[in-house]
Amino acid sequence: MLGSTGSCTTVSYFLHPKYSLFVFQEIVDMSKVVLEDALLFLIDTFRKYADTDSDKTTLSTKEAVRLIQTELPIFCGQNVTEAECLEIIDIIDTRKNGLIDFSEYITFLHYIAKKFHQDLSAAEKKKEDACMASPAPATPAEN
Ligand SMILES: [Ca+2]
Repeated sequence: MLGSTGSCTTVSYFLHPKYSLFVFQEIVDMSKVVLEDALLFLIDTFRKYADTDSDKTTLSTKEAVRLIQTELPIFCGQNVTEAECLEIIDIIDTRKNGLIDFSEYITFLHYIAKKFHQDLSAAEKKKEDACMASPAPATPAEN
């Protein structure tokens, strides 16, 4: 429950720039929850790839290509080319400034998660429909 736990206070401090690096590591160390781990991993992944040039608050085109090719092989293709990455980046880069900020990165991940969820749901529905359409196996009494 947000607002009444110690973790909420920690997150508030996390958002304060003065404490961000210190508290970020503290949160990573404290996290025992899978969803929180996943969120922290999303943040950490952005930071890891954004921090390879002079601007660690955004992904340059080169950094974004590397992130897509390395971290998203299932969603974007095992052998996704640089040209294909640039097409993806052009879509992600809604501000059209050649840089992917954290909001654009999260929006991109939201799109990928939503698409994957839809594909899983469609596959489950197709499987259920196939089960309903197939005749029930005959019982020994019916033979
Ligand atoms: Ca950068």
